[in-house]
Amino acid sequence: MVDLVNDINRFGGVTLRADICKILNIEYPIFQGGMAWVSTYHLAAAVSNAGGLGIIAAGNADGEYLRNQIKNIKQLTDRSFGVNVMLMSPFVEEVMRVIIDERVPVITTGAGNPGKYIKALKEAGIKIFPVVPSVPLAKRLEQEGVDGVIAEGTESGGHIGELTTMSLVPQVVDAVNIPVIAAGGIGDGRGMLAAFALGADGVQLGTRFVCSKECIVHENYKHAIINAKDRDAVASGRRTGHPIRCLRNKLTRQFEKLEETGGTNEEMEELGKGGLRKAVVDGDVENGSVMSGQIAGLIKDIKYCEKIVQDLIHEYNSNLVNIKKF
Ligand code: TUI
Repeated sequence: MVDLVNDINRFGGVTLRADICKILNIEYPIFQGGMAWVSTYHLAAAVSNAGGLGIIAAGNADGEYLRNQIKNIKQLTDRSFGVNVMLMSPFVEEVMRVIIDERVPVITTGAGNPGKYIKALKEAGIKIFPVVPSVPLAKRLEQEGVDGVIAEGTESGGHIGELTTMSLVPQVVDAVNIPVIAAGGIGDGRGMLAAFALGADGVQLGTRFVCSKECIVHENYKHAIINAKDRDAVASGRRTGHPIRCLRNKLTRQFEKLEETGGTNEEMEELGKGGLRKAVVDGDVENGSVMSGQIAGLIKDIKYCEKIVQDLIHEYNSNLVNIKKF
C-alpha cells in the first residue's frame, strides 16, 4: 500500500496522491538525477543531506566502483539515497548484485526495461523507480510491481525519449496508480510547481544539480551550462534510436554532419565513445559530450545543494500563491 495524502483538486474535490516523502523516507519530493560520471557519492550525499533523494550513478562502471561509492556515501549521510542503473551497461548484472548486497534503499533505472531484475530487487526490499519515456512501458512496469515511475521528457540531458514532459507526465499519471516523478526541463520551483500541476508526486532534476558546489564535474562543464542559451542543448542521433542531448559544440556538429551524410550507427557510436569522460573529467567541452537538458539556459549560478533544494521549495510555495484562479 502506498501512503496517500489528501489534495484538493481543481474541481474542489479530494484527490488521493502518493506521499513520496513518506514512502522513501525523505524530506522533500526531489530526486537528483543519476548521471553517469557526474552523480558520484559527493553529489548524492549532499542532496540527501539537503532533504532530497541523492542518487549515485553506476553508469558504465563495474560492481567494485559502485560498492566503493556506496561505502563512501554511508560515511557522509545517514539519510536515504538511491543508485541509478544504466541498463545498457555491460556490468548491469554485477551492479544489481552489489545493490542487493548493500541493501540500497531505492534504485532508479534508465535506458531500458528493468523487468527481469524486479523480483530479486523486491525480495531484497529495494524500491524501484524506472525511467519511462512512454505510457505502455509505465503500465507494463506497474503490473510487474515497481514502486513508481519517473516520466522523463525529451527536454532532459543525455539519453532521451521523444515526448515532452508536458505531454508525457499527465498521460502517465492517468495511466497508472503508482507514484509518478516528473523529469526533464525542471530547473527551479516554477518547473516543480508545473510538474505537480500535471499530477506528478515528485520531481527529478539533473542539469540543475550539475551546477552545484558539491558536483565533481570539471569547472569547464559547469560553466558551459551557465553560459548556455535557450537553444544550445541539442539532440544528436535521433535516427539511431539512441538520441543523446548535449550542449552544441564541435562534437555535436560532427554528429550532425555524419547524420546528413548518412553515417552508420556504428560510426555514430564510435564518434561518441569516451566523450562524456572527456567533458566531465578532462574539461574538454569542445570535443567531449557535455550532456545537458534544455533547461541549461535558465541556470545561471553554482550553488550548494542545500541552497538548490531550499530555493526550489521557496519558489514552489511563492509561485503557488501567485497562481491566478479562474
Ligand atoms: O538513461 C538516461 N539518460 C542517460 S543514460 C546515459 S549513459 C551514457 N550514454 C552515452 C554515453 C555515455 C554514457 C546518458 N544519459 N535517461 C533515462 C532514460 N531512459 N531516457 C530514456 C530512457 C528509456 C528508453 C527506453 C527507458 C526505457 C526504454 O525502454 C525501451 C524498452 O526496452 O522498452
